[in-house]
Amino acid sequence: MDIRSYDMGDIDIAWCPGCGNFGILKALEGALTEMKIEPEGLVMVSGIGQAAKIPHYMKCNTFNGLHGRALPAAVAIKAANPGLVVVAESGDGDMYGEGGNHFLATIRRNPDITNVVHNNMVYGLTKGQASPTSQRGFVTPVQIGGVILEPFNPIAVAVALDASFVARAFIDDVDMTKEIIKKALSHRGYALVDILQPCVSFNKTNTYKWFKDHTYYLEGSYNPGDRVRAFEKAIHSTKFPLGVIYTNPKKATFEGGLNVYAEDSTPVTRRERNLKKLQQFIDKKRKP
Ligand SMILES: Cc1ncc(C[n+]2csc(CCOP(=O)(O)OP(=O)(O)O)c2C)c(N)n1
Ligand code: SF4
Ligand SMILES: [Mg+2]
Repeated sequence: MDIRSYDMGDIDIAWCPGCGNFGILKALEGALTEMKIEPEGLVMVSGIGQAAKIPHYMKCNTFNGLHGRALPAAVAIKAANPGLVVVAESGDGDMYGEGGNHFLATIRRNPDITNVVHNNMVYGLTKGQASPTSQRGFVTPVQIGGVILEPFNPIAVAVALDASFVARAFIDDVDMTKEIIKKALSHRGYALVDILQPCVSFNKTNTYKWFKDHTYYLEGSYNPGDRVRAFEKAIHSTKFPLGVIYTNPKKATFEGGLNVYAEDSTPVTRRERNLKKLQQFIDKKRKP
């Protein structure tokens, strides 16, 4: 299997030249290819936005949900067919703003899915309004005096909720981003990969240079199993740490705890439908 397995051929890609989304697509496809994950066994789930277009550019199973609604669909797909590799992927606005409550609920449920977030600190698709991760003072056509709120910190929130895998990457380094995505895909349980991604058209503040000046790689001796240390790293205010920040591999998965798999591990999508039994169940419910 090679990287062309995901190739859609000669299609138009509606991202601006220089956008960090291209690097993320390359890193993701590279990770999937090196891990020999076949397109038939993969489902890419997204919401709405520039980042959320990523499944459109990959030859695999896809589900494009409403704005902010990628995660519940991804959790349901994994629960219905646990043998699939499920990746929920969207932007910072989609995942942390419109989909914010699903972000919290999904971390608590711990389904075995990978959640990739393209964090450009802006609403790119709708041309440059502030997103939850926009930095204080960021000026936009709507926030003309600059953003007055502190940015949402997805890494700190994920560690606080004991998410089972929390990582951050910067797409200037495609190879390192690929390696981090591979670790997330190998992890059993919910895995967050927040990728810092410049939007070259609508965010002239958080540029490639700005991210370079405001990031650093975690040292080799760093232990991602230490939750308190991970939280300290997450709330570091001047520079963002890159790498695997926190892991808790001991957490049980959501689908693993479902009653429906207690005695039979056959995915519910593969089971024979017992219509007679279903009718009996409906009739019983209808009885006064
Ligand atoms: C319910 C709803 N509200 C608002 C919108 C408009 N809208 C579409 S994309 C978007 C923001 C996307 O931002 P982000 O998720 O950061 O993705 P990016 O375009 O930056 O990659 C908004 C507000 C919508 N489509 N649906
Ligand atoms: S608007 Fe920004 S995020 Fe969207 S494709 Fe262009 S550079 Fe990328
Ligand atoms: Mg965005």
